[in-house]
Amino acid sequence: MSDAPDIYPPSQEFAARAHIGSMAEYEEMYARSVEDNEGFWREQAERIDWFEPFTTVKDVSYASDDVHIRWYTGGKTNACYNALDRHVDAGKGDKTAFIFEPDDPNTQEARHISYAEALRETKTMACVLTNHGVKKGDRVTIYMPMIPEAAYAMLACARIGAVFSVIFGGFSPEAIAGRIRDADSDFVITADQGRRGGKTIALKANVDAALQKTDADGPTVRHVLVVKNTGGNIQWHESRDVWLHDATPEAQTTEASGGCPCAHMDAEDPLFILYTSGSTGTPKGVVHTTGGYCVYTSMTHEYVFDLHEDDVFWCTADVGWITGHSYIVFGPLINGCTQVFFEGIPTFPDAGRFWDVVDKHGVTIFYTAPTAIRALMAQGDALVTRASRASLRLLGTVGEPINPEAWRWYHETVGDGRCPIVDTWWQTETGGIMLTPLPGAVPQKPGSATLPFFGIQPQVLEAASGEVLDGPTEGILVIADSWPSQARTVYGNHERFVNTYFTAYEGKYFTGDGCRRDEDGYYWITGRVDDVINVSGHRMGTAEVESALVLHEAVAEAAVVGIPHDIKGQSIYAYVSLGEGYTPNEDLRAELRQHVRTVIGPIATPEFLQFAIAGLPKTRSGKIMRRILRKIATNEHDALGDTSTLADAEVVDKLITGRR
Ligand code: 6R9
Repeated sequence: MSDAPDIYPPSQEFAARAHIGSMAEYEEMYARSVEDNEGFWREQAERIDWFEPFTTVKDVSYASDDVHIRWYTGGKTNACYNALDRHVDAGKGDKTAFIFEPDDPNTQEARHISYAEALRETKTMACVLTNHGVKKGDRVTIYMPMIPEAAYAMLACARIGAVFSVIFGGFSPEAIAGRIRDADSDFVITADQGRRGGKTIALKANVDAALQKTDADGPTVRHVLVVKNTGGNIQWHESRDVWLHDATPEAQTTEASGGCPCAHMDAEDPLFILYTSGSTGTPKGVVHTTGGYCVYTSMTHEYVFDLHEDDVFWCTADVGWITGHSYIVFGPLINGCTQVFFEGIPTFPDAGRFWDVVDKHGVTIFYTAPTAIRALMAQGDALVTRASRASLRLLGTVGEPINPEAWRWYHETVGDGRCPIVDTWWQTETGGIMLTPLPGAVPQKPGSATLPFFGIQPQVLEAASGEVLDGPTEGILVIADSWPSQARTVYGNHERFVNTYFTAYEGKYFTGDGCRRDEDGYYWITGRVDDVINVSGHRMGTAEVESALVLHEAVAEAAVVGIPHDIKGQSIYAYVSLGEGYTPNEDLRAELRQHVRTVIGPIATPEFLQFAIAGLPKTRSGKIMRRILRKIATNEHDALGDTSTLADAEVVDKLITGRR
């Protein structure tokens, strides 16, 4: 595609209807958002309903000895109220909130769920929670398949002021137990089983196994609320487990007598905790609060996706990730939009599923991950072109850099050259989209997340000195000032929050990403600069995988690196040295890979596992030299770089000969 353009301006047709329809309009509004930051965010706060007005717009310090981030202090609101009640109160109860598209289209029916029905179900669940003693501020763990009850569970918690912690349904019992302990959570919401790609997922059994672990130090979880989904066989613990359908009649009585109204939450009351991987230690429980999160997710959802009343939005993420929190549950519902809620996977019954569903439900805006695009691109165009896709008008991506080839395929083949693409860069910690083209205004370049959203002040720093670089350049991406949906802390460990994000470069939010800025001021994310691997858009800390490996009795030491992968973006390459008495063989290799799967979950499974017979390459001071391990893994032995600090050069030769 050598004659393919490098830049794709919005079509006149798209721009004419867009909320922000020209570069001049974007630039003017952006300038205002930075120059009068507080005034700008004061106005934007009006997009949600407040029970009581706030007194201060912004109270933020990034100084490493006093990091605090507060927005809209004094204001009282409720995220569930904004997502559901207010639409029903305004007479929009009949509008479809969710079009539930089930895993298997041949045996299950799609279902339209109105705002009124979503509110009813959410209220019921909220009353079940209060009837079982859940109170404002309590932490509720949610481990659910992609069924609407997952959203109701999050909204029910928000309604009564409980802090929810959603754990992706692909995580293992070990991972669930760790998160339950860390959040000190005594209530779990799950389903009997989930469905994905024609297979069943043993959710309740995983919760049971997790609770065996947490119970080992004395029981902590009082109740497990179970949604009947597949009707499959599960074990039942009489005193602990509660079926949602059994608890519903009592909850409806509670509700009829005025129970479970929306709690008046302070703007800065926590809304949820979401665990995410970092370069060191166990996953961090990132805390998001109420007011600013609602304002920012709904605003970005409206502008970035150029949302109109008649749109059918579809974000293919799972609610277990931040993308699902912000762009399935809160942003879209606060905006009162209709969206597809998808239980399945892109390749079942076949790799044309996405496009079939687009036609089936008339999807206008489609938001997915580069890894999915690459996987489907590899299956050929026929599966795309058998669907008309005529309803589509805007496409989006998130989760990792998109390679220009995949971008162009998405644009030409999926979007028939008609739909702008919003490549949105953001993070669990940012709560909402930070860098993105506004589709009616900003010309797109394949592979670039382009320009900052309103109120966002990115900077590129020289890595070593921290000097702010101007003009076209490359370095570390930081954000110079706060925005309303920024994470406020790490649950139970503010010091870790400060150390992770605010000490690398004093006075700036450190993103962990590297980036390039071109002559038009466009940002190009180059990937993580820390020890975080991005596998299919999912963040994995190398340290996490290493700790899982060394839990195995045969493993003495482990080092993990990310290597490029055509479809997944990156995959995991693990080096393992064995303890006394263990010999490397294929069975052990398979066992160790399976072991990581069991400890963390399938997404953490090493693609390659190499036995480091002579040990791992270390500096004289004992640090593992990952830089060298990365080069060996990618077969670049000629470019190992400076090896003078190696304690034992022979180790490297042995690794090169033993490469997988
Ligand atoms: C929303 C989400 C965050 C990390 C981030 C970066 C990578 C996300 C990207 C992107 C290039 C994009 N990332 N979007 N890289 N272009 N459009 O994915 O959150 O799971 O916390 O991951 O993902 O490296 O730092 P999260």
